[in-house]
Amino acid sequence: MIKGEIVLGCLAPHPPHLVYADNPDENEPTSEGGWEALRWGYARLARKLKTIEYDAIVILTPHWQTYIGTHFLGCDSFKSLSVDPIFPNLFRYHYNLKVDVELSERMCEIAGEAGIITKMMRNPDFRVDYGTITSCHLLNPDWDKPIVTVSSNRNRHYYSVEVMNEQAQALGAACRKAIEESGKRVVLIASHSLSHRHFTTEAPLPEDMSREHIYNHSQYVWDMKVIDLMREGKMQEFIDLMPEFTEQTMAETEGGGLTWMMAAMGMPNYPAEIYGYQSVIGTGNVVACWDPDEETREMVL
Ligand code: 2X7
Ligand code: FE2
Repeated sequence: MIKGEIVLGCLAPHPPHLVYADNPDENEPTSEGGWEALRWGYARLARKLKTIEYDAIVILTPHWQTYIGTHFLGCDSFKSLSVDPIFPNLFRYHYNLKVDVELSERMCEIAGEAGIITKMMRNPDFRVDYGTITSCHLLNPDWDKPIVTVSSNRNRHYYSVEVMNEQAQALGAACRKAIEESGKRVVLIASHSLSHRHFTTEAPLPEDMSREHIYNHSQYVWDMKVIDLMREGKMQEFIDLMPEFTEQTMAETEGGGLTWMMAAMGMPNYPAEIYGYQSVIGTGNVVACWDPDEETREMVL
């Protein structure tokens, strides 16, 4: 049997603002646009994805939070209306997605064998979180590939960022093993922002770009520091800095997405492709990807 592989890893932030700004048919609210640096970057990465052959997307999102173990989507499909709890004015998205249950079950089993507490989500009425929907919509608006969502265990809150970082690496190694055994070609997504202090009030017109800026300068400096590490292919150094970065900027890396993805990809030491950086309601967001194939890896920005 052919060994499966991870064909791309994407860091894909999920502010619902980006879907709102795009005006897709699936989302009820409509807008006059906004956050183009991120949306145009996403559109370029989505075009690259179309040129890659793959069987499934596996995404880890910090908005499916589980307190006992790590959970995996476990029904063939999920269909519902996803309403963002904080921004119902921006995001009321009708989704209908397919799941690669076979791959999901294998990741769940192998993670379990490695000593990680796991569970399959078998409730067909479960409402898929907006992190999954936003990142998947922006990377693959055709929704023509099955997905697997992996939950974010809250060990950062029970314990520390250090514990999260260790656990997410163990989970990444288990997911990689399952992918290799499956024979499938898989795209990974870490769905989250970088720095994550945000304003607590919204502009009267949310897409008024004259009001958008990073929350403070130190958040910006940290974001640039870690983006430089991505460009330089120093992901081990970034993962080692994760506790400091995450605590000082309240970063959404706390959910484990990037650590998990980097561990699954063997801690890349080659440059990431950078597609765009912009703030959304004060948070710092980068669209980036790691392409293991030297032939197709590009210098984007
Ligand atoms: O979940 C989010 C986010 N990560 C960043 C910005 C705004 C809203 O929601
Ligand atoms: Fe978020």
